[in-house]
Amino acid sequence: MSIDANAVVLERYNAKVFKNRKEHMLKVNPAEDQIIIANTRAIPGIMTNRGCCYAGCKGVVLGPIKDMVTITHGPVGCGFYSWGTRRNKAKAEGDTPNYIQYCFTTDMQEPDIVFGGTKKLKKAIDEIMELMHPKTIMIAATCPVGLIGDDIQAVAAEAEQEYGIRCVAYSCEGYKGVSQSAGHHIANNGLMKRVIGTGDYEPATKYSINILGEYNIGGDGWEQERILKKIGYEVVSVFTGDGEVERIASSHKANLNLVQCHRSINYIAEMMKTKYGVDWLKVNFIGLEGTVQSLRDMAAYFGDPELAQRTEQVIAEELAEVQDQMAAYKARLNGKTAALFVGGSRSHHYQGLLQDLGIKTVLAGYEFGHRDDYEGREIIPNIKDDADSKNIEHITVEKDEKKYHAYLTQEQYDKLAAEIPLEKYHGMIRDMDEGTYVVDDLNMYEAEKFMEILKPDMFFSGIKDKYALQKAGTLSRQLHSYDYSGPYAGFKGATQFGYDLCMGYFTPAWHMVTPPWKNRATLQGTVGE
Ligand code: CFN
Ligand code: HCA
Repeated sequence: MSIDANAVVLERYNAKVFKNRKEHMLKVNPAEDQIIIANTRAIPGIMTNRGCCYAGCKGVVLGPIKDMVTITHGPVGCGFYSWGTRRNKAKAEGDTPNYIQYCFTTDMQEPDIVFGGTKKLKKAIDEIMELMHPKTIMIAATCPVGLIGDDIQAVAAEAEQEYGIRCVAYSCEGYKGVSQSAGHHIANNGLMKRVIGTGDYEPATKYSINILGEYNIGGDGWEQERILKKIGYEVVSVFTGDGEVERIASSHKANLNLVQCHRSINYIAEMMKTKYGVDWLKVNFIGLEGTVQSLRDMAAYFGDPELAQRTEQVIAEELAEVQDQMAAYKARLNGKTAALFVGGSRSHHYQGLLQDLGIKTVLAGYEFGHRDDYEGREIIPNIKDDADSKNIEHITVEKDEKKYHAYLTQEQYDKLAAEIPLEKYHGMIRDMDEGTYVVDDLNMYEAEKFMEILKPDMFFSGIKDKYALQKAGTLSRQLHSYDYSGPYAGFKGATQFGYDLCMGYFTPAWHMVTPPWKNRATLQGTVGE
């Protein structure tokens, strides 16, 4: 019988930690309807890779919008350490300014904590207006702001009055929720309430779309736009990579929302469907197969034969351009194995691109994915939820919660399937092979241990564990920042990814590194005592 790596990893935990972590791990068995616990608080003291609510709101969703200024209201570290570390690219175009290379923070000090920070925040807005005169200012709160109770909403309302701008405050204090995920939700709600629906840009064609959950890391969004424009789509707005407030404000005028990252922005997709009737389609522009399928799904949605024909023509052209390169990379990488541990959707999306190159995923997990990201669910487009849009998370979290339509009995499903096109949203587990491993909120100890047991040829994760993995002799690539390379999306991005993997895997350096467990006794003990 094959070894159960989860059991070996769990062995070192004390009873309490064992019980907790056991529920966050599974070995894939397609014969079972497997469940996994996710989106729960990390164990104090364990080296989790997760970030905070502020990171999810300001860093992930709001940060990439280029024509607005986002002020971090809090001590300087939060602003400074979230400055330029996520590789969301943006460029100024025409009259649209680009403020993302700047870091704006109130740099709260002890007297502000004691006597309140609103005066300093107001002063920061005055300075920004004098120096930059943006049309929109966003305020993102960090931990102490919530603790001392600064009324940032009142400051924002006052600034709107005084300067005639849009000013929105987000109470996204880092300690809220259990990870970045709470921050995504807060940012989504703010954009929905204060930005979407306020613009008057009119799309020029009926093939008008928004790309939701595309943050233009390493230029991914630009590659997607290139392909979509070539087919004849009009991209009204992108949420939020290289994004513009003015376009996001008019996004409700588009005819279809594409959802690239499902985790960070599903709330907006659902809310726009309810409020403006804009349908949404889950896409995946990572990997050749994913890209081709997504383009075909889009053409099918619009149902125009001419568009479908143009889609096929572009697919054929693009594939012809990359096939030789992809074949060359595949010949070198075929049969290799990979572990993936990224925040939300990427651990799933990148498995397709790896497969294009013949690489098999043996371990995958999310930092902050919810149960639906792992287990999947069935979504029926065009049927209104019985849940209030605020509670969308509940629909996706409670798998056995029968009162939401997202979980139907087979009979209900069959009945509806006969009338309405059903879209299946596959969670990651269903797309993985039998005997592979899924681990939620993987920690540093577990990463090292799995590496020792499963010996993947490459490990994809982030800056926090990259160098520990690399020092242990395994190629480690950052799937957040792409190690400053990219784009990796679409057709051209796939070849860049293949190139980077070949370069990384075949570097002679690996023969010179000996993992410590090969020739040294490592420190043993029980974790959690
Ligand atoms: S760009 Fe996205 S794709 S938005 Fe999200 S869930 Fe983070 S910042 Mo890092 S790379 Fe990562 Fe995803 Fe969506 Fe990025 S996997 S952790 S919050 N993420
Ligand atoms: C975040 C941003 C991050 C961090 C990346 C990493 C990103 O979660 O706050 O840990 O390497 O993609 O920049 O996910």
